[in-house]
Amino acid sequence: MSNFPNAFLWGGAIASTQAEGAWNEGGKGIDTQDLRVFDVTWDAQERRRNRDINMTSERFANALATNESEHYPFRWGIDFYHTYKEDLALMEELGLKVFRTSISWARIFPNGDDAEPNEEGLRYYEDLFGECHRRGMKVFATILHYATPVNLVTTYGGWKSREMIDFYLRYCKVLFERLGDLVDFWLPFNEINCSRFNPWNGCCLIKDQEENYDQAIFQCTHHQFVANALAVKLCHQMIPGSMVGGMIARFTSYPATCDPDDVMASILDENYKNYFYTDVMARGYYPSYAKRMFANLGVEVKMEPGDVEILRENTVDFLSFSYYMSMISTDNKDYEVTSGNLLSGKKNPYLQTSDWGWQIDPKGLRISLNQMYDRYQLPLFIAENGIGANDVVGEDGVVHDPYRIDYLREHIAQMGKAIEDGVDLLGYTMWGIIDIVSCGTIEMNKRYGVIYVDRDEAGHGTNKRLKKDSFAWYQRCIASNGADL
Ligand code: BGP
Repeated sequence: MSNFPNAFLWGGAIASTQAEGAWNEGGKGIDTQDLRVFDVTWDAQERRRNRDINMTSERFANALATNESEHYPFRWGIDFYHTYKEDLALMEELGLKVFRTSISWARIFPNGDDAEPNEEGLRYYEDLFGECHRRGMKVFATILHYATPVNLVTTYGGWKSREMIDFYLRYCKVLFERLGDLVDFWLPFNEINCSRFNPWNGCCLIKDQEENYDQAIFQCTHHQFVANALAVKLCHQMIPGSMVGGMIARFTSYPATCDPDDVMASILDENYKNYFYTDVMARGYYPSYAKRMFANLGVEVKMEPGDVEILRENTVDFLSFSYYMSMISTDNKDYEVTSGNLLSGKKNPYLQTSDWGWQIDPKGLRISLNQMYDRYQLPLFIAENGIGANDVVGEDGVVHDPYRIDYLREHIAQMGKAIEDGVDLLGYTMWGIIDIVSCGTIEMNKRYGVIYVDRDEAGHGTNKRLKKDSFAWYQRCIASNGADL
């Protein structure tokens, strides 16, 4: 018996920058993700440290000075730019109803400020999204998934500059004109709260160049809030009836104990890491609790006349989020620290962790869905969920990934319960439906897919695709509309 509505959109997600490769082909300009460096010799600790360093002036200069790609995995991804037709055939075989990916800004405007868009880039996405529809899949398109044309950073200062809003809206306008008939769900920014936890990915900030890092982060975030709202407005004007969403990385946080101090710590974590961002995008104004957050950080966001009205009058049609794990809140220093998406946190003694230390909490997904739906009464969409693991091809030539089947089964079961709780859930795009380069630690060996890609961490391999055991499991789940788990 399925808890899912007949129209439920079972899907899979990737991001251009983690999959396409072809970093300097098809007229594409260099973008900020092409500059992120990785070294196969780094051990687990060094890889996590590399994630936390973000970008430095030295790394920025070194990356710009080279065309080599072995140390720059986002330059090769899984060569999806050339293999997308075969890959989408596998996704059709899975029975996907929706495919989420991002558009590479630097494929459309190689320098971000070009007088004219790059026709080859537009044609690629027309072909890609057209292929999705030919294979029975709707399209969930992320307009900016961290990859910003580098020229916008070097010439204008990136999202610190108010001019970025206009460059971004020119980019949106071209997309709405050329791809408006092919996209079913628009998402202006991937995880707009990421700027706080990974300021290079989120808003192209280089820490050693910033006097006041927190001030820069929240000024960039304000510009993105305004850009988000104006993108909602423009999309509704150009494509009547269009669905434009907001997205955060959901850092669901529980009080470590029933001690009121822990409960208050959890309220502040939830507000400052999650709700601040969805409040602005879905309610249309800065929440009053932001005053304390800004005071604590010494931040003073500069708004232009009209910004308040722009935010208030252009809120999103749906909210989406990535969900991988949950955290706990306490000031008690005795708790062990473990890793997580974009940030580390204190370990919940009731939960297991993945090989990368992320706390596996399927019930936290039901909790998050109830919390978000109760707060906003807007349709929700799970834009990312999955488990990164070091999958290997067995002696029998098959990838046996029971841990992924267990993870997906438990999270999907909790989604079903949330729908029974009354949550209006539109769809679920399982993250990394096909193995891609992981984002935080830039590791090809951190695999999420139900489809394996034969490529190692230096980009070597046959690039062949192989169905894992989880492929058939997810196929049955979709065919039964979530009944056969
Ligand atoms: C999210 C990003 C995705 C994806 C995911 C998993 O923050 O939106 O791009 O990468 O994290 O993280 P990772 O790839 O680091 O395992």
